[in-house]
Amino acid sequence: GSAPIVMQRNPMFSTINADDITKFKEILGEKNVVQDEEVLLAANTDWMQKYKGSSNLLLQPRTTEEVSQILKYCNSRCLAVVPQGGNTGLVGGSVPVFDEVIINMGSMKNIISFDKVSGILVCEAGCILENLVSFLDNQGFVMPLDLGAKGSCQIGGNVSTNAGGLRFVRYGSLHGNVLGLEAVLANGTVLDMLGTLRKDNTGYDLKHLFIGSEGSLGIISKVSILTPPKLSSVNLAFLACKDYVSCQNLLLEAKRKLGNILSAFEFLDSHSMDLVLNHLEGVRNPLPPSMHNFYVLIETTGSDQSYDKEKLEAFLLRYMEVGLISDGVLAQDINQAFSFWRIREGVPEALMKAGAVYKYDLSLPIEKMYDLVEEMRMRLGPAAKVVGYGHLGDGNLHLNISLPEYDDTVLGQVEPFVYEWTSKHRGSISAEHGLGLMKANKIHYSKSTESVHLMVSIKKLLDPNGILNPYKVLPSSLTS
Ligand code: FAD
Ligand code: 2HG
Ligand code: ZN
Repeated sequence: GSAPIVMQRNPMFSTINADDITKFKEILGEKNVVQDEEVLLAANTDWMQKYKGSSNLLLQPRTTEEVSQILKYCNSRCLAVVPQGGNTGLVGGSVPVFDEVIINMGSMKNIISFDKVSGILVCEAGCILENLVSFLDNQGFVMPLDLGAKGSCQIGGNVSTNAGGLRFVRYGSLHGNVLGLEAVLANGTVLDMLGTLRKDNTGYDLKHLFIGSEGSLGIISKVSILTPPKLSSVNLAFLACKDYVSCQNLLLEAKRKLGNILSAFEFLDSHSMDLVLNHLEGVRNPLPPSMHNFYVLIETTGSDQSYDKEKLEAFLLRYMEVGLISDGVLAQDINQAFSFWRIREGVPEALMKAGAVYKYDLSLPIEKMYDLVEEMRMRLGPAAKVVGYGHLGDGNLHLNISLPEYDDTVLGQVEPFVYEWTSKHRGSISAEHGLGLMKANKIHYSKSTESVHLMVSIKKLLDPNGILNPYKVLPSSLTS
C-alpha cells in the first residue's frame, strides 16, 4: 500500500551532550566540529529542498583515522550519523531525518596516486568528481563516469550510490570500474580493500557490498578506480525524432552501426525541452522550431578524427533519409557540444526551478518505457506536467512529475501506481539514484522478501546498533 509512513525518531539513539562535543573537538580539533547555523541549515537540506533534517552538529574528518575515531565513539554512545558527500543525492539519503550527526567527507580530498601505465587512480572519498576529471585530463585520461552534478558530487558519494550517469552505456557500472575501497565500519574498524588489481578472486569481493549501499554499511574513505585513456575524437549530435518508437529503433541502429565508438545515447521528450527553455537562462533549442516530440543526444568517442566524424555523419544522413531522425545537428566545436549537453544535463535543474517535483528513476524494458509516461500523463490530466527523459541506452527512464506545489492528492494518484507498474514489468524502482529515505519502504517492489531479509542480516552484522544512516535504504519495520 502507499499509506504515508509517519516516521518516528528511534528512541534507542542518544542525543548530543556537552561531553560529546568535547570529545569530538579532541578528535578533530575545534574548527572541524561545526555548529554554525547557516552551515547546518544547508547540510540539513537536500539538493531539491524537499528533505529537511534537524541536526545540530556537522563533523569534518580529514583522515581515515579521524573517521574511525568518530564512528567508534558514536557507536559506543549510540549516536546516529549520516555520511554526507556533495549532498546532490535525489532520494533524501544524504541529509539527516532527525538529529543524526552529519559526517561530511569534503575535507578528505587528496589524490593519493595515479598510475599512467594502468590508468588506476587512488584518491580520498571527498574528491569532487569534476576535480578528478581535470586532474585526469592533464594526464591524458578520463573518468569512467560523468553526471550533471559533477561540480559538487564526490567520488565517495558516487560510489556509495553506485551512480550511473551519461557514460554508463560505454564504460558500465562502478561495480566494474572500482577496483578497491577503504571503508570504515560502524565500530571504527578500518577495512582495507584498496586493491589496484584487475583480477583478484580470493574469497568474497567485499567492496561490492559498499558500492551502492548509500552509507548504510560503512563510510567509504578511499577509492581506487580504473580510468580509461582520453581519446582524441569526440563527436556529438543533437537530433529530433517524431515518436518514441523512432528513438528506440535509432538506439538499436546506433549500437549496431556505431558500435564501439558510441559513448552516450540520451533522450528527452518535448515536455522536458520546454521546461529547460523556460527555466534555464541562455539555453536555446539548436534545432529550428518545429513540432518535435523527442530529442536524442548521440555521442561518439574514438581515436580517429576524420573517420569517426564521417561515420557519425553517414549514420545521421542515412537515418534521416529513412525517417527515423526528423532533424539533427552535429556540434561544430566544444562550446556547441557543451550547449547541447547543457540541455540534457539541465533538466533536473529546470524541474527544481519549476516548483515541486516527484522523481522516479526507473529501469524498464526499453520498448515499454515511454508507455508509462503516457499513461501517467493521462492519469493526472492537466494537474501536473509529466516529463520523461534519461539514459535510453541503458533502459533508464527519469519520470518526473512537476507541479507548482507538493500535493498529496496528486501523489496518491502517482504512487503506488508507478511502483506497481514497474514491478509488473520486472523493472527496478531505482535504476541509479538509490533508495535513500524516499524508497526505503518500497524495496519489495524490486527485491524478493528473502533478498531483503539477507540485506537486513548483513546490515545487522556490520552495524548492530544501526547508527549508520538510519531510516534509509531498508524498510524501517525490519531494522529498528
Ligand atoms: P550525497 O548526495 O552527499 O550522498 C548520497 C548517498 O551516499 C547518501 O546516502 C550518503 O549518506 C552516502 N554517502 C556519501 N558519501 C559517502 C561516503 N564517503 N561513504 C559512505 N556513504 C556516503 N545520479 C546518477 O546516478 N546519475 C546521474 O546522471 C545523476 N545526475 C544528477 C544530476 C544532478 C543535477 C543532480 C543534482 C544529481 C544527479 N544524480 C545522478 C544524483 C547524485 O548526484 C548522485 O547520486 C551522486 O553520486 C551523489 O554524490 P554526492 O557526493 O553528492 O553524495
Ligand atoms: C539525470 O540523469 C539525473 O539527469 C537526474 O539522474 C534525474 O532528475 C532526475 O530525475
Ligand atoms: Zn540519470
